[in-house]
Amino acid sequence: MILIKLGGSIITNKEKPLSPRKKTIENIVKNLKKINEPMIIVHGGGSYGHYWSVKYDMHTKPRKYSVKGVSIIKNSMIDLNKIILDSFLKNRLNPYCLPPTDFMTGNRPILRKIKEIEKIAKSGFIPVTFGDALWYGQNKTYILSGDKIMTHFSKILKPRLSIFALNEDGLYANLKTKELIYELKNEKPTISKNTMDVTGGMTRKVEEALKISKMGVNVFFVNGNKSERIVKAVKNRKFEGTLFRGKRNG
Ligand code: IP8
Repeated sequence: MILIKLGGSIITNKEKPLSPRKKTIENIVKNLKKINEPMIIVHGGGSYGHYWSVKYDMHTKPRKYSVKGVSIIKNSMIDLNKIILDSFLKNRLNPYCLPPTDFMTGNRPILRKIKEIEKIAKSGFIPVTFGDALWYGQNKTYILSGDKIMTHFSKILKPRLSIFALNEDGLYANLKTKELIYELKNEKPTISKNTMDVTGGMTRKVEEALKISKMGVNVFFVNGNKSERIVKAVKNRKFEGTLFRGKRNG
């Protein structure tokens, strides 16, 4: 079982509101077809969910946000999700759409539901879920990042590996020279701030990747524009990207 997160900046053009990168999505899906292993897909919000979240000032902290804003954000995530699902079907993959309301209560994952998702994946479907605006309780709502979903799923399902497909080759030791870090050893890298991402962009991704690797699961950051690298990571071929090697605490 493997988990794959398709980052919002790879499946959409973050510079332009509501603009899917259909060719890139298509290429990724074609490569996913080469993976003969149960997998679960999580995707981000990109210029859909994040665009509206910024507009309605909605964040990950549970609060009383604009009701209209929450509806619009949720609607936009359905639109983006539909584009991904359509691409899967067109390429003869069988997606099983799972909005996070299906396995979250407030901000807590529902163990029984998530274990069921593994069974769905093992029966030939590809469960597809996404970051979303969610009901928290007591009239509060919040944004659940797809990166957080990766951590919840990793903890409960202990996948063979968790992959984050990004719009970059991985983590860079030096942003100017784009010198790639092939394996991140314990240290926490410094990351430049990203203003359009309400869930924390690369900083959040690294935080979640470190948490997942501490559960003993290998985490890969790969460039989703070169989606054959996702397949290489899965098949243990020459790997290009950043590895967070899975190890237990200590
Ligand atoms: O892009 C956030 O998901 P992420 C989704 O995985 C929304 O952080 C609604 C902004």
